Amino acid sequence: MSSTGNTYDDFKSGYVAIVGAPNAGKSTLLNRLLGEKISITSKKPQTTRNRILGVMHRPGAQIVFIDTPGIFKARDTLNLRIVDTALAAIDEADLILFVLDAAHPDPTSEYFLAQRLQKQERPVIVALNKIDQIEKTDLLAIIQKWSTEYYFEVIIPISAVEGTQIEQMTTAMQNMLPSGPPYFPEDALTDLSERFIAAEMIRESIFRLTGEEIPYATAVTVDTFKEEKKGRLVKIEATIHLERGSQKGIIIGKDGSKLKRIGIESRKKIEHMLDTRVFLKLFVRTQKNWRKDTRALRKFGY
Ligand SMILES: Nc1nc2c(ncn2[C@@H]2O[C@H](COP(=O)(O)OP(=O)(O)O)[C@@H](O)[C@H]2O)c(=O)[nH]1
Ligand SMILES: [Mg+2]
Repeated sequence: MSSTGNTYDDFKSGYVAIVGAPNAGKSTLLNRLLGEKISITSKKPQTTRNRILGVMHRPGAQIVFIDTPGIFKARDTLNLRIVDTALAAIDEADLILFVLDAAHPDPTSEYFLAQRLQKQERPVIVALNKIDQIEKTDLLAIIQKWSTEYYFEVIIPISAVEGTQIEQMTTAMQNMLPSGPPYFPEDALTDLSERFIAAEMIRESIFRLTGEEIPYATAVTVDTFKEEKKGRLVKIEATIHLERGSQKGIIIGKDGSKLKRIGIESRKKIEHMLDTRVFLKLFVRTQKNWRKDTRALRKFGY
C-alpha cells in the first residue's frame, strides 16, 4: 500500500451483516471469527438486542462484522426495535452472512428472511451452522433445498462451536468484498465500550442462570466503571432492571444466593475481558413495564 497513491487494489475491506433466525448461532460465530468474546450468547432465543460490531484483520483484508438480533415476529416495542436493528444492518452491509441452524430449522423466520434477502442486491453467503449436530445425509438434503429454492451466491456448512470450515467461509467472504482501504485502525476489535460489554456479560449470566420471563424482562446498566490501583482493579456498579416487583425475589434468590451467583459468574467474565481484577456490585430495581416505555428503552440503550 502506498500512502500517496491511495491504491487499494490489493486490499479488501467491507461490512458483513450476520443475520438469521433467533438462536441460529450468529453471536457464537462472530466470537469464533474474532477469536474473542464480544457478543453474548445463550441457549435461549433473542439474547442479542443491539448491533454488535467486530473487526477481523487478515493479510490483505479487513472484514467488519455486524452481529444482529434474530429476525422474528415482533410484538412489543422492545422487540420491534430489535428486529429493526437487524434489518437496518442488511442495508449497511456489502455482504450478507445468512446463518441457519441446520439441526433445528426455524421455517417461519428463515422463509421471511430468505424472501427479503432475495429481493436485495448484495451478495449472500448461506452458512449452514451446527453441522456437528446432524447426520451427513441430512446435511446433503438441506444443501439441496437451499440451492434449489433460492439463488444465493455461496452455501457453506459450518460449525461455529467446533470451528469447522470457518477459514473456508472467511476466504469466500474476503473474495466477495470490494477493494478499498480499511475502515478501522489495525488493532481495533470493536466499537463497543468496555462498559457496554460488561453490562452484556451480566445480562448473559442472567440468561444462563434464570428461566421463564426473567431474562426477557431484564435490562442491565453500568452506573460506575472506575479504574483503580493503576489499572489493576476496576470497580463496577451495575443495576439489574426488572419489569415487576414480583421478579425481584427470583433474581435475588433465597438469602441472596441467585444474585450472588450472577455476580460471581459475570465478574469472572469481565475480569477475563479486561485482564484485571474486578470488584462488581450489583443492584436490583424495578422499572415498571420498561419494554413498552420508549424513555426507559432509550435509557437502557435500545
Ligand atoms: N452444537 C452447536 N451449537 C451451537 C453452534 N453455534 C451456536 N450454538 C449454540 O446455539 C445457541 C445459540 O447461539 P447464539 O450464538 O446465542 O445464537 P444467536 O441467537 O443466533 O446469536 C447457543 O447455545 C450456542 O452455544 C454450533 O456450531 N454447534
Ligand atoms: Mg446473538
